[in-house]
Amino acid sequence: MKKGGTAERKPFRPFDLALAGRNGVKRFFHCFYKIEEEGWSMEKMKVEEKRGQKTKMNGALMLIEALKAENVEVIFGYPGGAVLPIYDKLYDSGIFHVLTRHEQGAIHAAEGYARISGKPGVVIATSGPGATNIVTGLTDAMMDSLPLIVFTGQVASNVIGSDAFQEADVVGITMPITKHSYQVRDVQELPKIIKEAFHIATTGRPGPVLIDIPKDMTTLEGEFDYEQDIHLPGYQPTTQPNHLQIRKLVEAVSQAKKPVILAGAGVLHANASQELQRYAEQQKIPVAHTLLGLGGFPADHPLFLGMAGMHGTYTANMALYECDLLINIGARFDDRVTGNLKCFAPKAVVAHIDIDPAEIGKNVPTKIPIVSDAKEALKELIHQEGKPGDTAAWLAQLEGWKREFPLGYKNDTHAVKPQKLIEIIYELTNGEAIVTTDVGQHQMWAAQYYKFNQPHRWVTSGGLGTMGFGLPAAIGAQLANRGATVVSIVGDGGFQMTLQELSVIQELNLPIKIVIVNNQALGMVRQWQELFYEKRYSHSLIPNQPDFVKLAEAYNIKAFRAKTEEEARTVLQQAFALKEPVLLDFHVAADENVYPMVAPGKGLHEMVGVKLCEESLQ
Ligand SMILES: Cc1ncc(C[n+]2csc(CCOP(=O)(O)OP(=O)(O)O)c2C)c(N)n1
Ligand SMILES: [Mg+2]
Repeated sequence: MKKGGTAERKPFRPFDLALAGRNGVKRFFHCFYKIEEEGWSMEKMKVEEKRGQKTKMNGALMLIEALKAENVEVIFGYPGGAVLPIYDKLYDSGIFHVLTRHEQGAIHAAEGYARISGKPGVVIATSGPGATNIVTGLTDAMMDSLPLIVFTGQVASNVIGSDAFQEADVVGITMPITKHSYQVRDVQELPKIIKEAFHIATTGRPGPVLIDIPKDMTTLEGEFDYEQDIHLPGYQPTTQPNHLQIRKLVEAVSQAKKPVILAGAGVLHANASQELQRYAEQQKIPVAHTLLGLGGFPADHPLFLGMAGMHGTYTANMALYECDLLINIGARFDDRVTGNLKCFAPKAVVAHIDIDPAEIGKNVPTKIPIVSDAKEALKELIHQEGKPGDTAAWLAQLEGWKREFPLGYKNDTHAVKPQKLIEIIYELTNGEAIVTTDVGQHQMWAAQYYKFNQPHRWVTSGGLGTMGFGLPAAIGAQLANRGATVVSIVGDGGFQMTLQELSVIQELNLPIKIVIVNNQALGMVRQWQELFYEKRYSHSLIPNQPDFVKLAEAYNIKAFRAKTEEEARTVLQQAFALKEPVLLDFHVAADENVYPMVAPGKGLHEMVGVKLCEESLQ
C-alpha cells in the first residue's frame, strides 16, 4: 500500500504487457490489475489463472471497465432512459461522476477539466434532448482543440430511424463539430471503439470524439478486450518536424531584423512553454500571444509583447504589422487575431508550425510550413542553435512602444472600474489563480489585466465565444486541480445562461470564487452598438438584473456585493480567505469599453482607443 493508503491504478509496465501477450489472457488483464503494491504478485497470479478464459459482460460494464483502463478520474453527465444501463453500472463502479444540472454544464465542465489537466474530459448524456444539449459544447471543444470523450445514449438499434421517443440523429447533427464520431452497431466493437476514441481525442490536434450507443448495445453481452492494438492507417498525425523546413526557418531567423513569434494554444497543448522561452531567449525574438495562448510565455518576461488581435496591445499588434519574419507557433490565424487579412503582416516572411496541416496556409500565405508538434519543432530549433538575427534595434523599438502605449484606463475609486477589479484579483492571488471566464467585455479585460506567468491557468472560450462557458468550466478546472485557487470571472449576461451549476459548486463545496462583472448590460454588444450603430442600444441593456447575492444565498452560497474600489478589495480579501465557494457581485462602471480595439474590417495597425490608454498615464 502506498503511503497515505490511497489505492491508485498502476500504469502498464512493459513486463505486464509481455505477460499479457496477444492472446486470451490479455482480456481482462487490467481488471485484475489492481492497485496496491503488496497485492501485485497476487494479482499477477490471478491473471495467470485467467489465461485462456473468456469472460463476458454487457456493454454498459465494458464502458465502465474501459474508462477505468484509461484512468478516468471523473465523468460529467446527466442520466436518462437510453443511458440507464450505463448509470446502473456506474452506481458502484468507484468512478466519480458529477451530476451537473444541465448537459451544457457537463460538457463545459469537461472542457475546463481537459484544459487544466491535459487529460480528456469525459461526458455522458442521454439520447435526444440530452444529446442536443451538448451541441454547443462540442462545437466549442472542436474550435478550441480540447480533447473530450462524449458518450450519448441512443434509442435501440431496431427502432433507429422510426422517430422513436427521444430519438435524434446525433451522429448526423454533430458530424462537423467532432474530430471523429462513432455509432456502436455491435457490442463486441465497443472496447475497440472506446480505445480508438481516446487515442484520436488526445493525439495530433486534440478534439472531441463522440460515441453514440444504442440502448441495446449496453445490455447485450460480449467479450471485453481492451488490450488490442490501435490500427488506424488513415490517421497518422505528423509530430516530428521536417529537417529541411527547420533549416529554412533557422536561415530566415538569422537574416531577420524584425522577427516576432505569435504563440497560440498549440504551445500549451504540447506542453512546450519552457522550450518556447528557451528558443525566444536564444534567438532574441519577442513573443506575442493569441487569446488562447496566454500563459504559454511569461507575461512579465522582457520579450513578451502582450496579447495580439482585436483587443491586443499596441505593441503586439504593431509588431505583427511591422515584422519582417512572423513565426506562428500553434495558432490558427483566427480573424480576431489577424484583423483585415489584406494588411496583415504585410512586410513579413511567414513561417507556421502547426500539428494540423490543414491550418497552414488556410488564412495567411505561408513561406515556411512546418507540420509538427510544437514541442518537437522547438526542441529541434533550439538544438540547431542558429545564429540569431541582429534584432537589437527592433527590441529597442518594441520597448519604446511598450513604455509609450501600455494598456490603460482612467481609474475612479468611487466606482469599480472593471480593469481595476481584474488588477486587484491578480494582486490578491499573486497571479497564480486558475482563471475561467465567460464571453464579452469582462473576458477581454481578464485577458488584458491578469498577467499569466504560468501555463495551464487560463480557461476561456476562444474560437466559438460561448456565453455560459465560464461557470461550469470552473467546476472542471477545480476538479482537475483541487488545491488551486479558481476564479470564475463572468458577465451578468452569460452567468445567467448556466447559473444552475451553482448547485454543483455548493454540493461539492468547490471553493470557486465567482466574480460577476455586473454592468447591467450585454456589455460587448453595447460597446459595438455605441461605436458602430450610433448608440442605438437595441436589446443590450438589462437594468433589472436579479439580485445575484440573494440568488447565491438561495443556493446556500456566501455572497457579497461591492460598488466602490475599496469595497471591491475588501470583499475579495474576505472571499479569498474562505475555503468555500463565494459569489461576488461587482457593480462596475457600466459605460466602460474595452480598448484598444481593432474595428471589424480594419488592419491591426488601425487600432482605436490607444490614445485613451495613453491619456490614462497622464
Ligand atoms: C451563447 C451566446 N449568445 C450570444 C453571444 C453574443 N455576445 C457576445 S458578448 C455578449 C455580451 C455578454 O454580456 P455579459 O455576459 O454581461 O458580458 P459583458 O460583455 O457585459 O462583460 C453577447 C450577447 C455569445 N457570444 N454567446
Ligand atoms: Mg454584462
